[in-house]
Amino acid sequence: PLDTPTVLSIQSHVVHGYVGNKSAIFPLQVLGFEVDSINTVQFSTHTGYKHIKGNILKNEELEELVEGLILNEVDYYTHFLTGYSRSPDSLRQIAGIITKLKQKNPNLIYVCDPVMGDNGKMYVPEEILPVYRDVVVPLADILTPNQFEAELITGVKVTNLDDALKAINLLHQKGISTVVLSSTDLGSDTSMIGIASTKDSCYKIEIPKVDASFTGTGDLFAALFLAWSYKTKNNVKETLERTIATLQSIVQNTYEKARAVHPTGKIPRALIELRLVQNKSFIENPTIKIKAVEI
Ligand code: PLP
Ligand code: PXL
Repeated sequence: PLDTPTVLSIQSHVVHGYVGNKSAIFPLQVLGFEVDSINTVQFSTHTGYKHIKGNILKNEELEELVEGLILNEVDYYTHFLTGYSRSPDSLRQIAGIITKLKQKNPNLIYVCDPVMGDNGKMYVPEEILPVYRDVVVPLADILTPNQFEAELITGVKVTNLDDALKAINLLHQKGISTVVLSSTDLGSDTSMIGIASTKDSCYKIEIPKVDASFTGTGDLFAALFLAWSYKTKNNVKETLERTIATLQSIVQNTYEKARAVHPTGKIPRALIELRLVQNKSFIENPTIKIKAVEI
């Protein structure tokens, strides 16, 4: 075992902006993690932009990169992090990789963000769902779906807090020790609710809405949650509070700066890229303004 927690993060790379590995690596490094990263795609920007250019890593190429880590005996990881994937085959491969990494470290923590959609709409192919549900999700130690993704995986429609707890308990029954609903519409007009649950305790937190659509916030959430789970020794209340504190600082600062340039109307995508670098101090030292409440 090493003195520094070490993550293997398999996610997207974008040349410009912050989604996938670009929104996970810097915060993890700032919080003291070694991060080994494999890029599942290399695109100019995230796919919300008008022109999508770049390459997708082939399954054989992913296999080869992992083989190299194993052959060189640098495949000891404390954490494994995955996010957005569009191919059922590459997800099945992820399941195989976890099995291999666990041979080297049986205590490996797998943090799975089962990215499938938001607000009732899937933005990955439908064939992804059974692979997450039946193959990948059961391997997760920490799962970070949003409300819609939790509904897809469990088949429970979430319209109130009891439904959310029912979905969470079904996920615990699949063997997942920490289940986090990164966002739900169970708040007020001006807020979302986040929920984090272990077998011992469950907390909710109110997340103020910001009037813009960010990309990469889910990826940042998963990375921050991973980091603080480790640093607080699985204190789920503190982890949730710190994660949301940093996320809110970054999102609000990004919004304010964008609004200063673009005072009215819908903010252009390029102005709303997460300002991670500029908010490094809020990653290192989250200012907790909103407390999590036990439920
Ligand atoms: N956007 C904001 C402003 C958030 O605070 C959060 C989570 O707390 C999210 C997005 C994450 O939601 P999702 O997982 O649906 O991207
Ligand atoms: O944040 C998810 C994400 C990851 N990777 C790529 C994306 C997006 C969201 O748009 O485009 C390439």
